[in-house]
Amino acid sequence: MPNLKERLFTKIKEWRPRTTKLLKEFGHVKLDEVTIEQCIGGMRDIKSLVTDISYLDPQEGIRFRGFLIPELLQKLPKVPGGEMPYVEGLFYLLLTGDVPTQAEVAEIHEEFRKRAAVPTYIWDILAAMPKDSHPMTMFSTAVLALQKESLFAKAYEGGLHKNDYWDPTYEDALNCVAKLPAIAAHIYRLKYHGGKFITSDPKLDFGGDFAHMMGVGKPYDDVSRLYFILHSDHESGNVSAHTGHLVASALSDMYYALSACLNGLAGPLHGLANQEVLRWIQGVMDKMGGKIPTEDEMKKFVNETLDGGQVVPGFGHAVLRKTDPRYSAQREFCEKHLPNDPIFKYVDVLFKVVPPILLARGKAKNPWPNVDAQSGVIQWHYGVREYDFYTVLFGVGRALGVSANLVWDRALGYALERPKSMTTEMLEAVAAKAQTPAGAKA
Ligand code: HAX
Repeated sequence: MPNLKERLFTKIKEWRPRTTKLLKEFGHVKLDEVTIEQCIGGMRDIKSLVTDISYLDPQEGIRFRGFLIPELLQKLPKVPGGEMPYVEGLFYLLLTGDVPTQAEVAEIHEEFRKRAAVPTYIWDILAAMPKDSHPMTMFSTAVLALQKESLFAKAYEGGLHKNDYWDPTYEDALNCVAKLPAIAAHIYRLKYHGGKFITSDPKLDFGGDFAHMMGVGKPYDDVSRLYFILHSDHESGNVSAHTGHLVASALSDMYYALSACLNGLAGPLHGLANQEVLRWIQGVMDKMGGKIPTEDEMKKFVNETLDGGQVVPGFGHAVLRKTDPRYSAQREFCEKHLPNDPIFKYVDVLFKVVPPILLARGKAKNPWPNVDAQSGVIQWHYGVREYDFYTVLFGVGRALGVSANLVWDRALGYALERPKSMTTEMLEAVAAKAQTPAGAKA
C-alpha cells in the first residue's frame, strides 16, 4: 500500500490540472466587486482566497472537507475507550480529503511519533524567557526558533523545482505539528507547575499524550481531542490562517508561517478571546462574591462593558450569522459532563442575555456566541485555570489546519499575495464620481 505521502502526491497530481485550467482559461471571469466599505473595513467578504480544506457558511458554520462538526465527530475513527475521534484522523482528512481507516490513523500516529522529539535548545530558549512572558509569546517563539530545522528552507537553498515545493513543506508540516503538544505542555508546566515536566508517552495518541504531559487526568484527553479538532480550521480568511498563508506566500517556510499565524491568533478579537471570556467572567464573579448572577444582574455587567467602549468577548463573528457550531459542540459536552459547573452557569446566563442586548444596540452584525464563549469553561472545570494559557490550546489546533493548507498552497503553486492599496484621496475621488451617497435620497 502506498504511504501517506505517496497518496497525497497522487491527489496533488489529480488536482493540479483543475487549478491550472481555472487560471489559464477562466482567469478573467469576475468573482466579486469591492466597495469602499470593504476596502476600509477589513476586506469583509471579498472572495480572494482559495482553499479546499474547509468552508465557512454564515448560516450552517464550518465544514471540514465537506463535513459539518456533528458529522465529522461521528465519521472519524474514535480512540478506544474515549468519546472523541483521533486528532491524527482529522489531520489525515484535512490533508487528503479522505476519512481515514484505523490503519491510516495508525500511520499518522507513527509519523508523529518519529518526529515528536523537541530539540533541547527549545527548552533552553523557553527557560531563558522572562517569567511573565505570555504563553502565546513563548509558543510562537518556540515555533520560530525551530525554523533552523526547516527542510523546505534547506532544499530551497539547494535549488528546488517549483513542482517539488510541496514535498519538504509536507515534511516541515509533520515535523512541526508532531512537536506542538510537547511544546505546549512544556510551557504550561514551566510557567505554572514549577518546571515539573512530564515526559511524553509515545503509545498515546496526539490528544491523549498532550493531556498526559499536561498532568491532567481523564477525560481531559477527550477534551483535548475535541478542542484541537474544533479549532483546527475556519477556512482561509480569518486572521491566523490568513497570516500563515500570507507569510508562506513569500516562500517563508512552515515555521516562519506558523509562528506568524500564532501571533495573529494572540489578538483579543481572535483567539485570545477565549482567555478574555474567562477574565471577564472572573471579574463578574469577584463582584458577585461567587454567586450566580440573575439575568438582570448579568445585563447590568454586559451593559457596563459596552458602555465602556469594550467588546463582550465570545460574542459576534466576522462571517457567522448564527450560533457558532463549535460553541454548540462544546456546550453539548458541558451539558453532558459538567452541567452544574458554576462557570458553565455563568456562560448559560450570558447566552440568554447578550444576544438581545447586542441586537438592541444595533451594531453587531452577529449577536450570537462564538467558539471562545464556551471553551474556557471546560478547561477551568478540569483544573486548567490559568486562562492566559487557553490560546495556546487554540494554537495547537489551528496549526493542524494551517499546516495542511500550506502543503496544498505549495502543491498548487498559489501565488505571492500582493493586494493593491489606495490612498484616502483616491477613495474620495471614486466617491465623488458615485451618484448618490448611501442613505441619501436618489
Ligand atoms: N461586543 C461589542 N461590540 C461588538 C461585538 C461584541 N461582541 N461584536 C461586534 N461588535 C461591534 C463591533 O465592534 C463593531 O463596532 P464599531 O462599528 O464601533 O467598530 C460593530 O459591532 C460591527 O461589527 P461586526 O461587523 O458585527 O463584527 P466584525 O466583523 O467587525 O468583528 C469580531 C467580528 C469577532 C471581531 C467582533 O464580533 C468582536 O469583537 N467580538 C468579540 C471578540 C471575540 O469574541 N472574538 C473572537 C471571534 C471568534 C474568533 O475568531 N475566535 O478566534
